[in-house]
Amino acid sequence: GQLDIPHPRRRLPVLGDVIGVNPRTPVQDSMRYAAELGPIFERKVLGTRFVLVSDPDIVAELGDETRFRKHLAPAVAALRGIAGDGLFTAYSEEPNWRRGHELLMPAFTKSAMRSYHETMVDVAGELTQHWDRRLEPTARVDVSTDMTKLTLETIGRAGFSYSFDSFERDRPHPFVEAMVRALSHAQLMASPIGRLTLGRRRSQHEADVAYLAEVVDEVIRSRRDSSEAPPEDLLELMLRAERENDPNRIDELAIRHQVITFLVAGHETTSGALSFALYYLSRHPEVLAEAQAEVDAVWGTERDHRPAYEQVAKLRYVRRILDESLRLWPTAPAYAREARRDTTLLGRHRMSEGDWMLVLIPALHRNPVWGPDPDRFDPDRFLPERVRTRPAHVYKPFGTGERACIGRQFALHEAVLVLGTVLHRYDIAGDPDYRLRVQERLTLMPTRFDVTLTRRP
Ligand code: MNH
Repeated sequence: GQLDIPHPRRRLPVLGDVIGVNPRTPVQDSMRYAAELGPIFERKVLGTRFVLVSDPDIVAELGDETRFRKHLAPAVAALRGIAGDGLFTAYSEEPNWRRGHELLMPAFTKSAMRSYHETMVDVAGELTQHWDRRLEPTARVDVSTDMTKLTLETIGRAGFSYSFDSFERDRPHPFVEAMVRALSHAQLMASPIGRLTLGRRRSQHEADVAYLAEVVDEVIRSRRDSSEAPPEDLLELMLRAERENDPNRIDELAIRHQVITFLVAGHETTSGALSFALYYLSRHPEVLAEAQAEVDAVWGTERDHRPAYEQVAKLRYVRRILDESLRLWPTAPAYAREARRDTTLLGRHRMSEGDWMLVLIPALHRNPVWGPDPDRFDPDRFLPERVRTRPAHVYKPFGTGERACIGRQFALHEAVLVLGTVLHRYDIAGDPDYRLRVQERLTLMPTRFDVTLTRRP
């Protein structure tokens, strides 16, 4: 027989499941449904139906590449107007997906991370200078705004040898503002109710899309105009393939789609991950103290120490803090999988070719397999012996299979380095009255979250 897929109790005729939900918070609404309805449920609004899963056995099956592949969820498909067949928004059978993947993969191996390290340390240094200038002798900083400056600057320079001058600006770079609006727009486009609210915003959206394309053109133009020897970066990999007639070369438009893809995917989720980690550190003084002790032990107590490449992966506890933050708030919170052909899920649930489901990652990460208190922040869940003995397919912050995150090592090296740098230099304290507010714009981001910094002796 078929799986019995529950749905919200209060379902209205025609409209469907609209009571108590908001097109601006689809993930947090779905997390509440998952807590109530269990690890597989359905949401229906007007004619649109979503099936959301957070059961490790189902997630394991959906990860079987012979039977399933990436599906472009409506919110991801809504980004095609911006990112076209770039890696993130490409259909798996589109030729440019494999070409782009083959072309850019060498830039994301573990050993390639060594070449980004010095740039990452430079940018982390600009963050601490920016903060040091504000100390008198404490400083209050808006965490997500500054983490976004840092991660945009890092991908700009490491990926494209292009600086957004993020730390020389009072306001975020207009690229960030246009991107956030464009991502929010895509999220609303994916919801039948959200779409109703978009009418007035059309012209703003068109202006944002045009502006994002302009930034990409400027990044590419500044390279083509440069008389210097080309730096080894993502853009050079694509331009060289073009020059040398590489079988995986992609055309001008496809290069632009990759540039916008990496500028967005390469900073927004890492910024959120760093922001959530700093939120939890500000709430857990004992975790903060242990992390600071680790950084001091590995990097020494000279506060201006410039960490070597090898000194980043040695911050095992800092890494666990990040892993645990990404468990509770995986900043790319869902991925979709579709059946390549008719198949049966869990041996009894028929799916036709093209049928798809969304993996709701925050709910998977809070599934009962995580123990009696899955909402509690505890980095020790990621101690090696506990990782070894826990069930498989319960932790998927970077997705699955051949369409999993290409930037995983990049994000982890950057985030551990930056957390280490911040904890090494400052004590951080959150406002005890702050209650976590998570903004959704396809990705997740804490908002209006400040910390107070003090230099450590
Ligand atoms: Mn990333 C795909 C999460 C950092 C570039 N990323 C994905 C997917 C998830 C994800 C989940 C799979 C989505 C899907 O199946 O539809 N990514 C993250 C998280 C972080 C992150 C949680 C940081 C933390 N990602 C980065 C960074 C880069 C990057 C940094 C680039 C430098 N990610 C990508 C690209 C894809 C992707 C490109 C699409 C890969 C493909 O489909 O071939």
